[in-house]
Amino acid sequence: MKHVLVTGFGAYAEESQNPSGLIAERLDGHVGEGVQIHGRVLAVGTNLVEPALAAAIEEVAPDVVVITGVTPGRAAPAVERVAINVRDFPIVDVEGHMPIDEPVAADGPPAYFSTLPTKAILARWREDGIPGYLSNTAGTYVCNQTFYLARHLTRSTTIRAGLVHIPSSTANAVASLPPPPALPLDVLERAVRLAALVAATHDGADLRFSAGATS
Ligand code: PCA
Repeated sequence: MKHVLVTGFGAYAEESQNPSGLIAERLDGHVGEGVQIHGRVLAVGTNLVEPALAAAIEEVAPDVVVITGVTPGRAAPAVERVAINVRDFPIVDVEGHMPIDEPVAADGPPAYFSTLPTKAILARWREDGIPGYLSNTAGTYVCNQTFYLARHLTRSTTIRAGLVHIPSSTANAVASLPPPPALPLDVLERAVRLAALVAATHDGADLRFSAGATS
């Protein structure tokens, strides 16, 4: 059995019902195709994520860590390619902190690539009718920080780690004017579950096809 730690986030800013946290709760304990998912919800706090993530990795001893978070305004789920060693927050976190141009880890490299099989995940989404894409920036807020930390904490292990960003859920979008692009929570949950499954079971090198962007 392979074990996947799937983290989602709790409420922040306008996201009073963060779909990533709801999905992590729904997927906790899910078993299928030789993979068990352990869902955990992290608080959106720059000083809170590292101890919480380190404790979850210690407790679950996962083969794979999939960080998930919501990106209001984006139209589809995205596998992130890279985490950067920058915290430049556009809004405060849940504790009121707003670091500007500070590193995630003072002793860390400028960036880490995802060690998830990003293109295999994308291919699986497409097979399943989910319109996902490969993103080249995870931003400079708490999701990027947590993705960076997941890679930093697992850098000398065989644990695969990366970030999947999801759009708003339709349930949340109906409450906003103008409504952001959104997908039903069930579709977003399927996208995260398939990402976890592929990340845990894809053998060897990642698939090779262009999923790049001109900007
Ligand atoms: N999204 C934010 C932080 C928490 C979340 O769900 C982000 O993309 O950084």
